[in-house]
Amino acid sequence: METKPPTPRAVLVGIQTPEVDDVAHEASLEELGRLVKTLGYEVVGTVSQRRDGTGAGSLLGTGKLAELAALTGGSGVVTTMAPPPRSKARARFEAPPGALPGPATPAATPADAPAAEAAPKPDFVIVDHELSPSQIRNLERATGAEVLDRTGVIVEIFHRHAKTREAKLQVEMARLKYVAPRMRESSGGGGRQQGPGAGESTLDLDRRKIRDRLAELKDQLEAVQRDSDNRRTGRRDQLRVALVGYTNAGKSSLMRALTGSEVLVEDKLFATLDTTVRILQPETRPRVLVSDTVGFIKQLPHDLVASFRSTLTEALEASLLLFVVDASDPTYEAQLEVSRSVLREIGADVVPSRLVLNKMDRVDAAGREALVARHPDAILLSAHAPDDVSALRDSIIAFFEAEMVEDALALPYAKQGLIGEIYDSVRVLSEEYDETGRVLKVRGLPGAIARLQRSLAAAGG
Ligand SMILES: Nc1nc2c(ncn2[C@@H]2O[C@H](COP(=O)(O)OP(=O)(O)OP(=O)(O)O)[C@@H](O)[C@H]2O)c(=O)[nH]1
Ligand SMILES: [Mg+2]
Repeated sequence: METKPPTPRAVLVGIQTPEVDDVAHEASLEELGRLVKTLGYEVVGTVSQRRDGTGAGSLLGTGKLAELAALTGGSGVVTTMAPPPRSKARARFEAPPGALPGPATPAATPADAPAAEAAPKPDFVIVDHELSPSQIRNLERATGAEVLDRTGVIVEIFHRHAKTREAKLQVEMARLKYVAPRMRESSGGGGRQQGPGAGESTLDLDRRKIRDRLAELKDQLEAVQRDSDNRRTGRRDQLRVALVGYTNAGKSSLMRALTGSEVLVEDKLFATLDTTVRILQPETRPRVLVSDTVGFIKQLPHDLVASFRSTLTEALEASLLLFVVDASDPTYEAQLEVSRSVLREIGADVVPSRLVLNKMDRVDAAGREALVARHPDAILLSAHAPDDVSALRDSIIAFFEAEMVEDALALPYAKQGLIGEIYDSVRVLSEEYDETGRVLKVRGLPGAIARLQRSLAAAGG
């Protein structure tokens, strides 16, 4: 796949504000690099700038801007006269779904050509910070490259990876909302306040198109969501555990190990964009459902958080959240905090949770000791170690056992049809027969027992 079109080349720009220390700054840039690679671009350089604030129109100081422009082959000067290389946001909006936002003019040199003389100029400048539309425009003028910010990269990854209809609709909405204001600023030949002219009316037209499309998407999404709500209602009161956490923490790896399913595992950010639900193996009675969910990342665009809300309803309705963390990552604490705050934002912070420190095979003895001291209640494991996974399974089962209660259900002969549902939702401890029917002693979640009692009472009689 990488051999046909030349791999787009990107330069990363890090902005270090005073409250960010060097380790966090480095980690953030490294993460941005991984995001950019996930997008299929090659990172060919990095420019870092210390800055008090990022309000300035040009973002970078003159020296840094010149350094960056030398890499990209731009002028290094933000002239109001020079038009930006092209209306990127508009092209993005008009691009068919899944189209690669490649370079305006594909580099003529194949990727494997001798690098010395003819190394193609980078096509993208990717800034590790949220940029205003005018900051993007100014940087594009000075560098001659297409400029994307962190949000733009994340939105683009989601756009390409979304697979189910629901995820596609949600991502298209988020993407339009991201693109719309940027399109306003970069279309119409450059200036922001050029006065009412011919450009204005195409702009209005585009805005209306976007509004209409958003309304259309909203309707479609609601229909799809009604379906999945119905599906979920069918799973209510079941024993459900959801794997949540930062992207690349190992959620899908644990999902595979716990359920024997073939969900996608990749050393990529945002490998998983859709929730999957599978049965914990070996199967228990009642059985436990495990959900794998989309990962979180810092500075997650707001509209994407909103789109997670629906995907993560699975998590919200779980009885137990397993908070998966890559404990071998030096910035795991910050990742944990990001995950917590997203879950707070969608209202899932009330669900009971256990911290799972994963990838312990990469942590040395001293590191392990420090982690145990810091998180005494955490489960330490490696998703690749079968014994660890089976211990995790025991913890999950123990959690549900502690929530369960015992009760009796009277099943009249007239309602024997409910027996299948009973066996699916609770564990039957004993059965006795009398003249009216069966009396079952059962053990299960209070909600499940209450539901069964309601249907036994309702079925007439
Ligand atoms: N060494 C080691 N690597 C692991 C472990 N668990 C997962 N990995 C690796 O970490 C990478 C990411 O794993 P995934 O399971 O895809 O992570 P995820 O949390 O589902 O990631 P997203 O779907 O992108 O949010 C893969 O390369 C895994 O093989 C572990 O316990 N030890
Ligand atoms: Mg995954």
